[in-house]
Amino acid sequence: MSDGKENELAQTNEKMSTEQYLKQFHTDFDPVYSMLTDYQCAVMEVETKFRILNNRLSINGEHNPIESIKSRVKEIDSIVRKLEKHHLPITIEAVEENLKDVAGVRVICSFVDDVYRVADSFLAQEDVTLIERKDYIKNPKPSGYRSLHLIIRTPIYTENGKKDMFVEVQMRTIAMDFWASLEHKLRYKKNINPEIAEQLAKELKACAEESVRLDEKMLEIRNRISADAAGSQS
Ligand code: 0O2
Repeated sequence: MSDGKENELAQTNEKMSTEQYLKQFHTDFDPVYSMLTDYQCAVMEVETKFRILNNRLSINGEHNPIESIKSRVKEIDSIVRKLEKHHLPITIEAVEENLKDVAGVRVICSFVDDVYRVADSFLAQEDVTLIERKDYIKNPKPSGYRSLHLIIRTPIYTENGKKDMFVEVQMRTIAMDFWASLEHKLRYKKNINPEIAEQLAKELKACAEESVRLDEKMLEIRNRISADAAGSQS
C-alpha cells in the first residue's frame, strides 16, 4: 500500500466500527489483494521447501516423512478481527508487522520423530529464520492439543524485489491432526449446551491421551520393523 493510503486508513481508525473497517478493506481492495498475494507466495515458497525435504529425506530407502501438507492464507475478516482484538490499527503495515499467522502451513507426518527430523532440516535452511518455537508435543495444551509450532521469516521474490514474510508452520502427526480437527469443531461450535461442551472436552482430553499412546506404539512398531529388516539384510 502507498504511504498515502496507509495514512488514510490509520487516520480514520478511531472513528470506524468493525463493519466499516471491513467495508473499507473490501472497497480499497487493490493493496489488500497485493498483501494477500504476498502471503500466498510465502505459503508456496514454504510448501515447496517441505516438498523438497520430503523427497530428499526419503532417499536411501527411507519412508517419506511427510504424509500431507495443508495451507491457508487467513481471510480478511479474520485478519481485521485479530487486529481489533490486539487493539492494533487496521492497516496493512500493522498486519505485516504484528500478525505472524496470516500465512499458515500445516505439515502432517506419520511419526513423531519425523516431525522433529523435518523441522530440523527446514530450520537449518539459510533463508529460514526462526522467530518463535512452541513445542506443544513436549508440553501439550490443557485441552490436550499437541503440535510443534514454528513462526518463521522467509523471503519471497516479487516484481518489486525481495520481501521478508512471516509464516506460521504447524507440524504434527496424523493422530494429532485427526484429534485437532475434531476438537476445533467443538471449539468453534456456537450455541452448544455448556454442560455437553464440558463433557465432550473431557472425552476429547481422554482421546488426546490415547493418541499419545498410539503415536508411541506406532513409532515403536516401525522401529522394530526397521531393525528386523536391517537384521535380515546382514
Ligand atoms: P484457527 O482457526 O485454527 O486459525 P494467537 O497466535 O495469538 O492466535 P497463541 O495462543 O499465541 O494465539 O497461538 P498458538 O498457541 O500458537 O495457537 C495458534 C493456533 O494453533 C490456533 O489458531 C489453532 O490453529 C492451533 N491451536 C492452538 N491451540 C489449540 C487447541 O487447543 N485446539 C485446536 N484444535 N487447535 C489449537 P487459531 O487462530 O486460534 O485458530
